[in-house]
Amino acid sequence: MARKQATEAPAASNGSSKKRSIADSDDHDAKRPRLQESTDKARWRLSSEGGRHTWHYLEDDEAAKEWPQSYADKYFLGMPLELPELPKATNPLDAVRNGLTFFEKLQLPEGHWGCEYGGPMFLLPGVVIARYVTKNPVPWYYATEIKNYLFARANPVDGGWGLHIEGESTMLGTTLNYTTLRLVGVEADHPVMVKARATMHKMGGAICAPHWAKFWLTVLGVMKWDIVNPVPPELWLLPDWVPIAPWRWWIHMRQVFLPMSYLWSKKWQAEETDLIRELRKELFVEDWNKIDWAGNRNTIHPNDNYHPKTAFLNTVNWLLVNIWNPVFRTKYLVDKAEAWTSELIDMEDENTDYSDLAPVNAAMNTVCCYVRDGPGAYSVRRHVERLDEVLWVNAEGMLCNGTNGVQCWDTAFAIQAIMDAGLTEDPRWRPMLIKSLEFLEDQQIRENVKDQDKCYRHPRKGAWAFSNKDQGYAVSDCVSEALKSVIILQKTPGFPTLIDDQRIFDAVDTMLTYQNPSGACSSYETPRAGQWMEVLNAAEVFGNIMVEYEYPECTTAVLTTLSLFKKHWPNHRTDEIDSFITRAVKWIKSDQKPHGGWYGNWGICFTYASMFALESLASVGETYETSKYAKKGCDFLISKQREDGGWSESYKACETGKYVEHPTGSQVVMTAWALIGLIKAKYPDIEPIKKGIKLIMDRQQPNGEWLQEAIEGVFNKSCMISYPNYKFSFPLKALGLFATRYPDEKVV
Ligand code: LAN
Repeated sequence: MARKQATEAPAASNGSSKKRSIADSDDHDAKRPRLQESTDKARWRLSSEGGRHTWHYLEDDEAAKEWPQSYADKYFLGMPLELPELPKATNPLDAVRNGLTFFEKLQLPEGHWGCEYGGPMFLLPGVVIARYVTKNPVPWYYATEIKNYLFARANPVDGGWGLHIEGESTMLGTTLNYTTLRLVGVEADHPVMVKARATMHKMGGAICAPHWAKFWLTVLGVMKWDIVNPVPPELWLLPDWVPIAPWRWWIHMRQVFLPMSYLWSKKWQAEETDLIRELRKELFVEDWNKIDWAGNRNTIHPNDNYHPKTAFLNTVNWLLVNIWNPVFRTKYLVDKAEAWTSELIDMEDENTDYSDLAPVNAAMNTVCCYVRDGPGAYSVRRHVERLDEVLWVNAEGMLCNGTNGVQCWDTAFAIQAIMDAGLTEDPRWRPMLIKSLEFLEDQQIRENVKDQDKCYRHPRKGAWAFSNKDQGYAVSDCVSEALKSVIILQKTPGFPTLIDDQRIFDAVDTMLTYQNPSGACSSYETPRAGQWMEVLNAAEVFGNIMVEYEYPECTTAVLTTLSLFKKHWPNHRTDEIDSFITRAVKWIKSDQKPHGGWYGNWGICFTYASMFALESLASVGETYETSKYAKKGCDFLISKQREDGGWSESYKACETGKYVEHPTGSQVVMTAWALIGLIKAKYPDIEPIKKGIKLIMDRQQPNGEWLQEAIEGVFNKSCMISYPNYKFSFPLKALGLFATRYPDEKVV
């Protein structure tokens, strides 16, 4: 299904799936997309080339006929699949088989699984604003579906938008998504806009928006730079030994700070258009010409103020604005700082072929390249092209994914679910598994990045990224889960060895770089500074963003994969692996909360992390009967089981640090997480486990699927993100573990 990319020269649009030509007109308001009620869902196709996902709208009938819609396309678009009913599962293993029969249909031809990866409501605005200010208007079919998605996701009561799809309205969500709708062509007098505007005004207007919204609206020319708290690129000139030097920050923070600081330093703003002038009237309560920009730098609505700025940061900002900028910020310093940030931006772009770490910095880097290299530059064209890879179409419309996909991560879990059900040797699933293995083989990262130390990157040779190797950022648990799956398959009779020992050792060597002195693992790097750095957290809307933290999820993934590796290769770095495992288990124990659960950082919340922690303990033989930690963890989970046998935790738990029930009741994914923890820990009473398994089986649809329920994932404590494939991989895993552990047990 490969579709040619218009990289070298902008291809002329032939009305089919090919990329549109890149507009470069001064009059870009006139080129605002023609909005339609809706697109024809039957014309959308997802293409995947080397794990790069792009959605194509086939306006041409011939092209549509030549490239038929797949099951996966239809499923993602919410179209009927018309699949036959499967024989009703009467035991957990049959339920696994039915689930796999359905899930197999969603496997993409390259062997991996895709899905929408939405939730955060601040990503799409970045992409749309970046395209607008660089004069690359979105085509009408994107515009139409962006409008439909945002309309569908407006808060049903007040018409605003939140930080994420389940959250209450915030100024970040409302100002940015309102602006996005205007940029894609929705008129200000549309009832949805009137309602959103009323809420925005009631909340104080755009001057109450947090830093990131103020930044984007200023780049767009709707605000003035004086309202944006300082983002000085000079920080990048600090010597590496300085404790607050940006290379020590969590990678997402520093990669966002980087282009932000470049644009802040340039005080760059988009060319003024009629639409921008209109937005200046619409977004504010006050008369735009009379706004005290500098006086409102710190004005923020309470709904956005999850992490209020510290008194220390407010003082630093005051000093920067009133003393540093006017007195010490010389031209020499500015030029030097801009040159170095520009070079770091280039390194990030080159290392990822312009995909960049995530959509936030991808959109910002696009604008930086436009400012620096000019409209027709390759850097801008390639960025705009790659930005398409974060856009996704679902039943509601078009959204922006949190990353350029979930390819490697979800593929690893799919394989493990089949393994846990004892079905890897069943020829029925071999074609699906072989394709998955081939995909993981193709996606292994073979080299460290060029000039790794200069751009402060962590080693990545032998690793896997969360999404694909183009993005190419190794994450401790993504390497581990992928490697675990590769080992499982390659050690199963009948499977080829696509990844030789040396490449497996490369992965292990990289994994071993991830342990912190405490014994725990973090995400992309080992921590380069302490939690005290949060005093500089300027984003307001997120918690724990400034540095790497220690995660039971990541620690478990590395630890359990090393244990598996050791069984097959007992002589490779044996002492280091043994010591890694001992120290990791010790840390897992130390991270247990007094109630017995573990706090989850990437999934909601105690249920997610407790599953991992119990798995860690079980991997070294510590189970309910033998370990007080495992017992306490199980007792915690059991205490949260609901009457119907399920578990149901709300995202509020991530925000508050306390277990909170989800108002919609038991969730299939969470029930599976709890059951996996209990089964791994050999919880002695089978009755509660059976009750949970029955709930999962009862929720399975006649065609083998499970339906989407509440949101599953989280980052930075406050922002939720969807993992739609979890409703397949984890119920399958729970059912499979149950079936292999209790083969004779009847559930229904
Ligand atoms: C992700 C997605 C995957 C996730 C797991 C692998 C599940 C986790 O175990 C480790 C951390 C990681 C890789 C992760 C980190 C933060 C990400 C990239 C995200 C949650 C997806 C989106 C998010 C990113 C930070 C969004 C952009 C927002 C900013 C604050 C810059």
